[in-house]
Amino acid sequence: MTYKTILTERRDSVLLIRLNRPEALNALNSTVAQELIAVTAAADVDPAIGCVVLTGSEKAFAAGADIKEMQPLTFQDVAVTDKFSEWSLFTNRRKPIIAAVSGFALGGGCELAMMCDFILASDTAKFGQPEIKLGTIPGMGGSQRLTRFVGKSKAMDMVLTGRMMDAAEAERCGLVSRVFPAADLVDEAVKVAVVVAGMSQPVAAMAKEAVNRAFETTLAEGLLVERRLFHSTFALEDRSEGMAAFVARRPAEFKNR
Ligand code: CO8
Repeated sequence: MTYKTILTERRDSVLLIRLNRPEALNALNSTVAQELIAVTAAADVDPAIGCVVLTGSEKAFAAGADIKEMQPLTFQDVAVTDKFSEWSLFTNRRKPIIAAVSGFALGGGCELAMMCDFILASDTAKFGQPEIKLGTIPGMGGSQRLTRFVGKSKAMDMVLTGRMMDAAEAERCGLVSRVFPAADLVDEAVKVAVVVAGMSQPVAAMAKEAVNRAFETTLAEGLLVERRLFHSTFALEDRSEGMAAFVARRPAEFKNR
């Protein structure tokens, strides 16, 4: 399938998706949303893909929702269509998705990175929720996910001032998991994704589901969900193989079943 706003590339068992609207610093218009939703839906059902990496350019992961597309919209336009609700399709994907962020990740760009399962950043990355400067507020999860990532004080600081944080600050406060030199980011992200893709796919999906429940529910409920998912892994051949391989001191060969 050919896309207008993204480029895709297979590297081993990893699907690398690059946002590709250089003229708009990868601003997220409705075509980008449709294409990201479609390409990740296809990846979810492709057994040859074990993990997805989502990246942008060196200058911009994404500079936000497309302001030029949004500018003429009225309250009726955004409310009647429940604008941006379609992103829940992206966040419901079963396959792990890693964001590899270089340059600007602002507004919807920061929110898209946070919709992924974890964020790897380059030392040039800049994160921000500058919507307040446009007379609006985050609309794709920024006020909720950023607060869960970095806590109330820093999230409030970011959302109320619209300032950017650099990669070092983002790593310090837990928004990103690791930082790499900009020139190495994509290769390093793919290496991380290859590690993830080498795990049992159904087990990786359960691990993702378990961690994500921590953002949705109480500790007691989350612990119950985790335990039930843990029990479920005992129905898989891959769980038998993983433990048998450990005991036999050999690498595990997962069959994704
Ligand atoms: N949307 C559309 N076009 C953009 C965007 C954007 N978010 N960001 C940059 N561009 C375009 C510029 O207009 C410019 O195009 P042109 O040359 O045709 O004028 C081109 O990209 C290059 O940008 P700059 O010349 O501005 O590049 P600089 O290097 O000078 O500056 C910045 C880079 C600092 C990133 C600057 O472009 C900028 O501030 N961009 C906007 C960042 C922003 O405010 N993002 C938040 C957008 S709102 C949002 O994401 C969620 C809103 C939720 C609303 C909910 C409604 C229901």
